[in-house]
Amino acid sequence: MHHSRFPTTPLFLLARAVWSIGLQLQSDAKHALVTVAGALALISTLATAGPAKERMNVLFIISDDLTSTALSCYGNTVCETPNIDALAARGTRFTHAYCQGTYCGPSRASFMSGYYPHATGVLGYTNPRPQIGDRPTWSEHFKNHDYYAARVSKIFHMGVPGGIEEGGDGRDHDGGNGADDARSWSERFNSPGPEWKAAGIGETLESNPDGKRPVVGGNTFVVVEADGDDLVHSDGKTAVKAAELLHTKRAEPFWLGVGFVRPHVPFVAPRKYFAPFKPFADLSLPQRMENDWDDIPKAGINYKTSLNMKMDERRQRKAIGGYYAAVSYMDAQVGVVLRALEDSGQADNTIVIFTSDHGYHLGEHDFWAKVSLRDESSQVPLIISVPGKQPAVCDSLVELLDLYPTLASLTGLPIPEHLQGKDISTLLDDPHATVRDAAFSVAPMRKGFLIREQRWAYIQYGEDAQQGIELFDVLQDPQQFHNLATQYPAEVARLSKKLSKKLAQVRAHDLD
Ligand SMILES: [Ca+2]
Repeated sequence: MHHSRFPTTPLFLLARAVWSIGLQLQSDAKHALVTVAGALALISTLATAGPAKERMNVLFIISDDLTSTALSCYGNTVCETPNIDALAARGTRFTHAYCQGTYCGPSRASFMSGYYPHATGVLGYTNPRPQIGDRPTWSEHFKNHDYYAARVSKIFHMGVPGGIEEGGDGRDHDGGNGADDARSWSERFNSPGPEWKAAGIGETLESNPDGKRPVVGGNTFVVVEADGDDLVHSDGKTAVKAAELLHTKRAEPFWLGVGFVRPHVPFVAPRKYFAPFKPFADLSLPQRMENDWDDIPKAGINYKTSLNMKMDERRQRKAIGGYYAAVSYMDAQVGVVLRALEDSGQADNTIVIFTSDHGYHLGEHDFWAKVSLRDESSQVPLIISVPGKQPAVCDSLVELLDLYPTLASLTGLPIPEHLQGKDISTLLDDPHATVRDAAFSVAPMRKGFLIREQRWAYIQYGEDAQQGIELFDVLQDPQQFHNLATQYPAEVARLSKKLSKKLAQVRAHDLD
């Protein structure tokens, strides 16, 4: 299947003419060039507060490794997140939003490029540019339509803590320990921080049963109760930079990506954020079931477990407390950004999105962290707040891949034909509408695929299910304790076929 980069329908051309003030589209439709005359026209348009200023801004706030189960607006009664809750109270909060890849690299490459991981083949930690060629990423599409498009810190994959402690560069895959894409941005800013090296009281919880392992970096469960204030750390600096941009970027519409790195490990936050969760011994562990793993395939046992991390219950409770402290700290930084948006006078003209790149296990089934395709890991918090729209809670299945076409729609930009997500903007007017009968997510590390319907979660390991199948009735068994794959062969057959069809659709793309 092949699509030209720019559709040529009359409606599209009209829309493009309206929105591309000052842009001249070459007849071969390869590049849009700003002409001198166009640039002057644009400046004149801005100076007279013309149409360009009436376009809504996009403020995209993304936390790293955040499970919705840790947020008070999603029902957590221990970890309070007043700033995210306040956004939820005035926006649409999605209860069934799913990521397309259950760890940073594939998830971020997917929602930024508009393609599923198995379309671009970006299943690891690279940016999708070599695969997408000249097709614009989400922020680049806005940049191409005269938006100022910037990121502060992590939007595409960036190594945490590696990329952050090294200066937060993240510009190249290996050298900067990131997978950024220069063309996606008008400007980009990094937020270095000490991460696990922060001064304070640190403990390595993972693979440290005798307590002799020092505090370490890498993808390791480490808790640091840090000295000093919010600005010592990456997310504090990110919030301040974002606030500065919100105050200074007024002339042109903006697409501003604000990437917080907490609660990704290490669980480091200023000491005050730990206070509500002490003593850690009083924190509850999730409900567990004897022999829980006996009815699932080996591939379904997550890559990090209480067992292989050698975490006893003291360490498990401290891991939860450290995670919550990191969430509380991140939430406070969300507050800094949202207050700056209010103070800048631009809140009435700015769409705000809050989400995460994937979820996280906090000990359910004795699983920890990401990668798993269970709800705790594949479902994400998602709040979209559009000025003038009624607050709502929406239970429809949606995907992070839907953000790019939805935000193009909400701001009146054309929706590039090649995008594999759906425009879900109707849900912001009618939260009871349905745009998908299933969400699709993958865990390439486990060759895992998830088809998530309202009743069934179908997880298959291997394209021919060589590594096994899980089927959960999430209405009867929301905690996903009982694998029903052998009891419901007809459902397994239907969902297996649905998965094959979905993968074929994902691969029927316009990429080379
Ligand atoms: Ca992540």
